[in-house]
Amino acid sequence: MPSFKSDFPVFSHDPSLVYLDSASTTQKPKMVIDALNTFYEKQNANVHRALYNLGEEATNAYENARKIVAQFINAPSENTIIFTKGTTESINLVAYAWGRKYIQTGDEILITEMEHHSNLIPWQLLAKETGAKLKYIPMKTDGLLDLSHLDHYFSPKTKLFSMVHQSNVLGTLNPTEMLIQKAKEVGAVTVLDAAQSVPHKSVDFQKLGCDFMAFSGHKMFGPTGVGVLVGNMKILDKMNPFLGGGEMINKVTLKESTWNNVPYKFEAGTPNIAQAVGLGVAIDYMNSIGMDTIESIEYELTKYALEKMKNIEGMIIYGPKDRGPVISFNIAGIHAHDLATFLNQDNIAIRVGHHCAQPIMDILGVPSTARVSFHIYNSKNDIDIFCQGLETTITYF
Ligand code: 7TS
Repeated sequence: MPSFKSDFPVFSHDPSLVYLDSASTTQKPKMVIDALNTFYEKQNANVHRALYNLGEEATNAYENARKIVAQFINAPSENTIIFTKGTTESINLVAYAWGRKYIQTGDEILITEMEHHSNLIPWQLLAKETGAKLKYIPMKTDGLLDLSHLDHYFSPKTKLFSMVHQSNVLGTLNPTEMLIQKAKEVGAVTVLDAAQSVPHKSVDFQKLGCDFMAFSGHKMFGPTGVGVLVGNMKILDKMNPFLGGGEMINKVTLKESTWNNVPYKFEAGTPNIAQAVGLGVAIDYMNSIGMDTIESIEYELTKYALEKMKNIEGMIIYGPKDRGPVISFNIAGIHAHDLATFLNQDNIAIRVGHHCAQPIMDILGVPSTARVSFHIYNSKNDIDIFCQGLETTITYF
């Protein structure tokens, strides 16, 4: 299995670090860190307004990043790519700018019980404000969606359907295309939370067929503070603005104003320019490896970890057999927080808690889980060290 650890400076800075929390955020390759420095050293100016060379260079770098993103996910045009702060902001943008315009009392919003809070709270808020009903496709205790009564959930009242592509807690790979198709058949607008899929495999926006898709740069080797909403241009065009301010306007008078074209209508104020440029370079990095290679490395790591973890005394692993590179677990008799604290003494970084998906914890009947998640800088050796750390912790307790 190829090793990409040397591309990531954090591991030369701290060679003993075993980083198993990439579902939270990934480490950054040198290429991306260098691109941020280069931007600030050589290209920094505000975008879309300066008539001087530096401003044009910054604008070109920012707009080039938009093209790279569009190609990466096969968007129909770079104009459908809106830079946001991250997945959370992307989903809120739809809930505010589309939802507040189109959702009414009596309408239904459909999501699943498997959602990260950022694909749940915006819809709860919208439902409360508009008098719409929020419904959930259930999740079973095995970590799969319960698809047995879909016709009960999808109806002509369903105006919006939003779902997670790949679960951040259980790694579940959902039957996304089938569910999007179901939603379309009843005329619903569809949103996909792709925060945990775009960083790990090839994702084709047009093939998936959803109206909106959201993801975060920082989970795919990019900087924090930049994410993407890609959307259906016909819908984007008709939506209300999200935030008001500079750049999103066409003509402003003291009485009323008109809006700029998409995507600028949704990018009020000075955007995260360097971060967007950094995200473009992160995608260049992923492309240079190949998304299929990334997916197969992670598949092998996950399979290896599942096999090893299974043999540890008291181990309870949650979620289905086929999954993305995420494993949630508990060890009987040891609190997940104690596990993380003990592993940290050996410089092993894992996440514990409800993973911003409290309804999943309720379904599993636990207050929290421990979670390991992988990316291409991980190795089987990391997993061996982690499993050894678990054994030592168990012996202590
Ligand atoms: N959706 C999913 C599926 C996620 O995993 C996350 C973050 C988000 C949305 C929100 O992304 P953000 O970049 O806007 O914060 N997930 C996690 C996690 O699993 N651990 O920390 C953050």
